[in-house]
Amino acid sequence: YEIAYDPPTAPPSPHVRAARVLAANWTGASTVPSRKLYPHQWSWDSAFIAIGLRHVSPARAQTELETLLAAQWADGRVPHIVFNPSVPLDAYFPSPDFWRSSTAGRAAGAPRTVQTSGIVQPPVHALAAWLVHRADPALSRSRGFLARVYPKLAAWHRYLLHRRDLGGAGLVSVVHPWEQGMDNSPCWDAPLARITPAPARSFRRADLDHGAAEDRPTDLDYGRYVRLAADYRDREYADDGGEFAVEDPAFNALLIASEHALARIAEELGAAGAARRERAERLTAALVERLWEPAAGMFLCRDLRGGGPRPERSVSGLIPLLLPGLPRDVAAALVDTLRGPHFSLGGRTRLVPSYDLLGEAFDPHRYWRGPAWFNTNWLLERGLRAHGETAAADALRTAFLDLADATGFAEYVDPYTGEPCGATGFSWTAALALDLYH
Ligand code: 9WN
Repeated sequence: YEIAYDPPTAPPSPHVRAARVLAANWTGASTVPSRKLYPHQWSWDSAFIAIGLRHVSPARAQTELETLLAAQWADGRVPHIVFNPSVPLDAYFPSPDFWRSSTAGRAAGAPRTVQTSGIVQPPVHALAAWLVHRADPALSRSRGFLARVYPKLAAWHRYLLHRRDLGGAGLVSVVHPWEQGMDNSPCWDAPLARITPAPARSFRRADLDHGAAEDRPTDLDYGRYVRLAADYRDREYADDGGEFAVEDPAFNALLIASEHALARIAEELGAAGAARRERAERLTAALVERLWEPAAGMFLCRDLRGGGPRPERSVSGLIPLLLPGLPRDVAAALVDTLRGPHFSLGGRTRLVPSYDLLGEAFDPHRYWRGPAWFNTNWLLERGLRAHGETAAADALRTAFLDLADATGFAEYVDPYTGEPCGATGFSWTAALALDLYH
């Protein structure tokens, strides 16, 4: 006879739903940001993913970072994409045959065994490695995790500090909008306007197969992205001589946070961390000196080719709040700006937008021109907490968790309505939700 016993199952908790997103996007050695839109491994995504994954599987979180670092170039750069060879070439543009890392990247020491892009993304990795270690120090020690990643992370920072100090003031420059990670931010409009776009017929955008055109960058943006990337490739990925060079607050702040993490990693390994800590402090001073704009109450980008600071207010200019070593008055002004009319924390928005609510270019749906993103909100939540703004951090955390789960872990959301945009089941949204649940 049949046993008619079907135990009632509780609906999965938000924590379980987030963990399932990461399980579904795991490919065996790393996690894709999104199965359809981004079917390879991305650099800063993997760092955020590892930060969340450490709560579910510290071993997988370690592997995530190790897989990325295995694709590091001999000159120290960590590529922004590591391509999965089993994914068809036309699934994502630009594909490996565009970047040609194993030939065009030979002089810069691209790996032979794996295909990668030739640009970079924000250096969140040492911070991620330290947090992953802390989640299970015994496992980390038994696998020699930090001992293996430390020299690679040190070489990565060396590359940025030596090859990318294009302005000569100690700060790192990005040479492509994709490097900074906020692809079509209005901050790039002026520096990009000087770039002759590649003809639209010379490439095919795969992103429009999966994303709504009105939520994505325009064809004109893409023409310029393609031109800049092709020129960089044709220079064999040499860092001088490009037409686009920008010092960005978030990129540099993340490097500083990672340099502090590297100091702790060095000490954990029995080496000295003091020199790294001093360097992080020097970089913080350079960041304030070069990019702080008291009249705006926030940091601004500096366009090295077009002569100076850009006036656009991007969330990037608030992310240095992450740094505990920020001068007190600067941190206080950043918190005021977050609460003020341009970003409206705790006011009219549900999450902090990627761009100035009052800016002419603001668009609540178009990618990095207004929508709220979960990684930047996570960074701001950490920053508020680090500066003792506990109530604001708690409120932001609650809003983050509510929206992440309610939208099926969307890639980004309308900052006013919370309406999901872009992909759902997006890895860093799920990962950073997991981190905030803990
Ligand atoms: C180009 C993967 C990446 C993120 C970026 C985000 C988007 C790629 C794209 O997706 O960029 O690198 O094709 O639009 O802007 O921050 O790392 O999630």
